[in-house]
Amino acid sequence: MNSSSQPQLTRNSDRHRGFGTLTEWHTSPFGLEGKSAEFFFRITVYQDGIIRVQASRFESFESNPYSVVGTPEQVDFSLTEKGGLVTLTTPSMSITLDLANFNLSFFDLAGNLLNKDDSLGTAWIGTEVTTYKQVQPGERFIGLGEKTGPLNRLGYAYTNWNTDYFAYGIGDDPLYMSIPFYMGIHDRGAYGIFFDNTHKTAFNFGASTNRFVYFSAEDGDLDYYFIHQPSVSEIISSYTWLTGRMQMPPKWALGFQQCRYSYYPDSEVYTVAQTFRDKNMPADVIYLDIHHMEGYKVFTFDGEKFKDPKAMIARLKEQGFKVVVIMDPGIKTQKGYLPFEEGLEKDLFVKYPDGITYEAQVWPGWCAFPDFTKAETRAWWAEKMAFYTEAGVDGFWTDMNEPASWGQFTPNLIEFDYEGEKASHRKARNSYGMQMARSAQEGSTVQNPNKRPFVLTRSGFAGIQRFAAAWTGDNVATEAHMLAGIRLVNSLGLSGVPFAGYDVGGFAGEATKSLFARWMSIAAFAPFYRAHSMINSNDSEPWAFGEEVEEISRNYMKLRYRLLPTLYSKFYSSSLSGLPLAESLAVQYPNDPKIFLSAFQNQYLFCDSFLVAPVESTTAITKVYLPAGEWYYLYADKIYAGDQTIYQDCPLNYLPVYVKAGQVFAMQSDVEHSADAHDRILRIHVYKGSTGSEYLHYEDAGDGLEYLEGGFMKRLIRYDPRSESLHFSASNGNYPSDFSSLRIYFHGFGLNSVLLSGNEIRLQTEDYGFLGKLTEFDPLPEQDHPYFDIKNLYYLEMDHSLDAFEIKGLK
Ligand code: NBV
Repeated sequence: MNSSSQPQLTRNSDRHRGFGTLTEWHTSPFGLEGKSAEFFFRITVYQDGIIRVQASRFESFESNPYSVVGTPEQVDFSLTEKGGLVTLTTPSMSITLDLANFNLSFFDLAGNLLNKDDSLGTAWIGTEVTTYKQVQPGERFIGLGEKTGPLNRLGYAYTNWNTDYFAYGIGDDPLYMSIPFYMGIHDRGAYGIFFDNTHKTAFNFGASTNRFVYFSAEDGDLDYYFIHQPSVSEIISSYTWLTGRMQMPPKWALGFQQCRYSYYPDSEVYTVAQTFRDKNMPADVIYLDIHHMEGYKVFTFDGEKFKDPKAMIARLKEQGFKVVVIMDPGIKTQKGYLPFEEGLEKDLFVKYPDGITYEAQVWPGWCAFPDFTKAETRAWWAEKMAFYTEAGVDGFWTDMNEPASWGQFTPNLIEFDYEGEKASHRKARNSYGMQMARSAQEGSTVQNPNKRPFVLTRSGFAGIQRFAAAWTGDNVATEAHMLAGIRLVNSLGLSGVPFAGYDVGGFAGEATKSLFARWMSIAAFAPFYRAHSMINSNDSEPWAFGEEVEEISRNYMKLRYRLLPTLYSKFYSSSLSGLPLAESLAVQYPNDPKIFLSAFQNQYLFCDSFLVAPVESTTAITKVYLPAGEWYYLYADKIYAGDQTIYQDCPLNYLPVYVKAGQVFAMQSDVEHSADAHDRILRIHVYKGSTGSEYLHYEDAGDGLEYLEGGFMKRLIRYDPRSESLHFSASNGNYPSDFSSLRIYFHGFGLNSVLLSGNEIRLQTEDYGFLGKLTEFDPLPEQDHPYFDIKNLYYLEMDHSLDAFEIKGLK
């Protein structure tokens, strides 16, 4: 360390200290580095399109050991110096460094300015480091993970500090999970910034100032990755190349999941499971919340409430249910309680700096906290999880892992191992939840090496998508919360976490009948589909709100299950690309100002094909903005030109959903759960459009790891309007398809025959309903529910050939 360049700490050091003039700089194999009188910097060309910028008060730079998994690649770049500016040019962008003040500007290859530091640049106030940036004309900001507020974050500020926040308000911040990654979008292009610092950070997009936007951290280095790609989706892909991608989940995790704080005893669990089957409502998962434990002690079952958990789970499995259990980190500090004794003996708990075990109160009373930032602790926890897997548990739910404790104010001095580096709570808090989720995933794999893990987490940090699905914590049963949850999930999708959802029906409070019905309908189009509610609240299962809500819920649950072939395929694609499954319109229409308007900002594309326009349950007619292109009203095939606002009736039994023209998706017949037998007919739906699309169809065993070694079946299905054809590539992989025939539905074409291998084939026709007709419960005529079906929808039925083939004549 160069001690002469240490900052002079005087009383005045609590003032802004700019980086200052560079006194030294030189090129390195990866970029350039140098220093000013007080500070050090390093610029690394990390990958094509990704530049890492580091600045520190110290000569050696700090790195977060947890978030970035993409290793630097050798990228050719050139450097020139002219007039006090150093320009670094890479194959996809260039940056200039002002030697007078360490100000950076980022340009695309055509020389368009993408992003530029404010003249205040990078600076410190004490240990707090900040980078100030200019706002480009017309610039909007999106992302930042689990953050409330509007899609466009301009004018708002946020803090990253993982927080247990029961019944949060729809504008409140911070919540449970921190992802310091955002994107800036303006007329000249888009970029992403990932600020990889786990301390409490602030992102200010112009709240209380009109001069700049900034991001700052209480301590640690300035360490950010600047990502530039030609499109928002490629920026997200680069960000997830850096921080990793979701692993392919087991198929059952895509089904409907029923939770409750808490179902007990075992007879209640049976009743709930049986009711799904009796009522013909498809479902895959039942949760055991904290009352499954004895005195809330993790790795125990309450022997009174659950006399034989193994037998219970086996019986549920026979009905096609998986069981997910909650795991809270707090370990009761009780003599004789093995996990506590072992943790102490093996030195696995978080401690005060003097070595005394840190204790705080949670459900079990006074608890010690496993130090998940230590590999030994993660491995030990993973081993302990045998307690659950031996009983047949299939999935794990990590709650309270911010970590939460009564008082909600953890003292900062407590110490974490941090992979041997040692760190205080200030640096470790935001990483804790993610390391617990990591340990849970590891445990699932250690215990069941041949099964895919399913972990659901409340807390996390950038990269959490590698370990777990996320849900948005303790939401409230209000219309506004329902819509806010959609924005949270869409924002998580923009920030690398595709597998996300919210508590359907609202965790806290009581949902009205209509709210529950609407929430069930919208969430059928959420990546993670789970209903949950708080202790001491009314029954909240989909049959608990009367016949009408039950039928509407059933309709959308069934639609979800019929869409499983598409969902599963898109999960697979997302595991490779990192792209969202519920995709804010800002991804594909970033320069359309209308999509950011408060009336339309909740709209999103689900699985590429479905434009979902969420609306309160109390609204009977709503405005929907259809972006450029053409759109089909899902239920009736009515075609609308895009780039316009339409008025849409939205009775409770029909959520506004549109299919993008030119899209292709796949469906199956009704099933009771994801592994239930269907009729083996794969239904492909093609929508006429002026631009076509490619749908990657994917199948495998639904669980297990054979898919990593060829145990899959995949093929591209390409609709090309120019050649009026639908092309099926030869299928790939050695999983025999689950389907023996194909039924191809042609929407919007107006044809009654097609050409298959040169032969003209007459199509068949049926009246097709995406949803079932509701029973008329009330004899009064004005109570009528509308019913839509698509009259005379043409389709072709054929064997499921796995060879390449083409259907022509799609006029
Ligand atoms: O374990 C109980 C709940 C759980 O149901 C909920 O989903 C979590 O977000 N948990 C929080 C603890 C306390 C809630 C008041």
